[in-house]
Amino acid sequence: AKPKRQSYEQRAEVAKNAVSKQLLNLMAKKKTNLAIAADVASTKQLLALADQVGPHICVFKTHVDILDTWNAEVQGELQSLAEKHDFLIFEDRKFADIGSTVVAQYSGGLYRIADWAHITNAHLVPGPGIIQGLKQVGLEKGRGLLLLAEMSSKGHLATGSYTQAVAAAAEEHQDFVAGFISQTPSSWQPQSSPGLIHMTPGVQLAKGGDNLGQQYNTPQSVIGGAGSDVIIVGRGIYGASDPRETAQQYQEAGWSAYLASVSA
Ligand code: 5BU
Repeated sequence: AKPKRQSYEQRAEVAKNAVSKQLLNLMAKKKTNLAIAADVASTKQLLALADQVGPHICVFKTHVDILDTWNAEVQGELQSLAEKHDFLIFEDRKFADIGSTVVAQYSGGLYRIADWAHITNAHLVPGPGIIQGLKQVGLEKGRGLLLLAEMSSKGHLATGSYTQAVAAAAEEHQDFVAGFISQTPSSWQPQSSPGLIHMTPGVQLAKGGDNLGQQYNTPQSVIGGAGSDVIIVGRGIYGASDPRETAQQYQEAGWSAYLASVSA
């Protein structure tokens, strides 16, 4: 039998990043480890989706550069929905430049991501300077960073010693690093610091993929088998005929897999 895992509440107690602590507590209270990938093109759809699925999610993941409209009013509306439904906002920006450039990209530009996204993420390809740059902007605002340890797409290059280096960098910067984007954390980081959260994209109710390299695993295999904490679901939910009801199904699937893993 697999070893029993610590509960989200137990892990919140030892989490060193403010967002990681907040998220672990929120997941336990709301009984959800579901994040939605809200990859819709119109801002109107985005806000409607956030209101519909809000009660079922812990994280609302955006790609702000997909949207047809973005301004201070839209930002405020999304923030109000996050408060209303008690979820965190994750801008999936995948920063990948030198420290000095990511400082400007994270804090400024048209999107001012650090002003509204509780969580963002980065590749470690440039080395640790990217963490230091993002931290310079985000730490004082109480933000958290996820490092991309592995990807969901066929043929991705984030494997082996690269993934190990990401794990080590996260351990070293736990004041700002909230966790990882991973696929099979139990295979490369069975002893990771319990305050670090693993989020996994490429999730649908049935295994499969799309015609551009995306690969899907099920909530059960991601949370139970691979040892992740949060399932990230996009087309499986916003592409369904009833996104609210479908979000509830994913919430139940993710939550029962979690319960089984902590009582195993
Ligand atoms: P899907 O519709 O469930 O396939 O959407 C997956 C989302 O997760 C989408 O927003 C991607 O940009 C995001 N993603 C991913 O699919 N795989 C990865 O490794 C990373 C992000 Br990192």
